Amino acid sequence: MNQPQVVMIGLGYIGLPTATLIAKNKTFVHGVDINQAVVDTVNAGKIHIIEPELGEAVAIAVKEGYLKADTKPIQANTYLIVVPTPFKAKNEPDISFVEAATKAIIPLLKMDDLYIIESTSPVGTTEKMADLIYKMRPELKGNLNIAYCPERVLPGNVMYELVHNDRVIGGIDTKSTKKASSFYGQFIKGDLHETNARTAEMCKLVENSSRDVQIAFANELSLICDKADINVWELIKLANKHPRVNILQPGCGVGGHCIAVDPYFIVSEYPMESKIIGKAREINNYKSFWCAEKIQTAKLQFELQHGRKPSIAIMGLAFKPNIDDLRESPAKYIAQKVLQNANNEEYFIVEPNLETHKVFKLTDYKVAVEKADIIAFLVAHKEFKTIEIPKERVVLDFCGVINNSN
Ligand code: SAJ
Repeated sequence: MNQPQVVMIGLGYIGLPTATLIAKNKTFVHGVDINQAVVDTVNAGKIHIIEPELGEAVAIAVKEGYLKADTKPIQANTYLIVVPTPFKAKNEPDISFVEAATKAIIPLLKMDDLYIIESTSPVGTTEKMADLIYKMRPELKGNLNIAYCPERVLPGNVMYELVHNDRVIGGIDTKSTKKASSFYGQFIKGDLHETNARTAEMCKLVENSSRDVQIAFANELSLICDKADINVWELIKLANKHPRVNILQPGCGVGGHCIAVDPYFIVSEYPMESKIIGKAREINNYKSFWCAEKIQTAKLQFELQHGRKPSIAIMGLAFKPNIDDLRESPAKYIAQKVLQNANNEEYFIVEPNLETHKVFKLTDYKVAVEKADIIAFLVAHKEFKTIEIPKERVVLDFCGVINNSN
């Protein structure tokens, strides 16, 4: 059997593509996941997530023998920790998966090995893990290379961005930084920026918080414009003609497992200082609540005007356009809220990127638009952009499908 050079702990949305990329470079990767079904799927050369080009890459890596999955780690030279860091009650980050993964490899570590965390982590996590490792293996103190290197890929474009994006690499000391940097240099074409572990950890949190704050600004404008009777998309387009202004797009809130989560890693540790970051989270969450309220008001107005209950189309459930991922999706939250307030109206729930859903009964988007009295666009899926809306429909366009001429 070929000796693995890399152990990848966590074969999810980032771990599996990264393991595949390393394997493509003819480096033996031993992928580890606690989920036996994931291990079996990968060993069969298949994938358990949807990501363009990943399926083919995994099939080749497994067939050529460079990628193998298991539920337990084995000895290697480099260990990558790419496990989830969810958050607990009160929006506090939970690093227990990183800790468990680290504990699993501590007995395997030897002199000069490289240990890298890629999981989004609160500032200080890498140093904490270094302390844990050296507490259990004091004889290795100073002789391991321990670093943090966040991933920055956009779901849907992972295979390209993994190779071409710049990376920020921070070790607990210079030797670790250099060693981690030369590891990534083998398969990454983007620039590698070296720093320390704490800065690299904060960098990841700041990137996503920055986007959250900017989207909150756009969402705040959408609330103001709704009251001021101004088309917010036209307004943003015009303001962006200024050479130094670049406002993002409003929507029905911010979702996904990154931008809607990572800012809390800063807020929970620095609550007094992170005023804008915390407020942005509130604004983006409020935007979803506001959309649900708008649908409720439109329903009541329709009933008053027409003397009958309206039928309602909820257009889109995914957390962003043209994907099937519903994690932390504001559109899903709005659909749930609207259905909780249902009072014998007919509802058509639409998500063109899903065949079925275990909770929602899905309707084809063309049928929904044809039949509904009120059409609420929550996600700007490409299918919706060319749709003909029959006359006399009440249209609530929360994501600029109709009102954005871009
Ligand atoms: N959104 C808006 N308006 C916009 C842009 C996005 O409302 O103008 C919404 C989307 O609809 C979605 C949410 O924001 O609900 C997040 O979508 P996204 O496309 O901005 O980002 P993600 O969550 O798919 O991926 C982000 C990326 N981070 C940044 O762009 C700073 C990605 O590069 C990170 O690797 C990823 O988070 C991650 O894993 O952290």
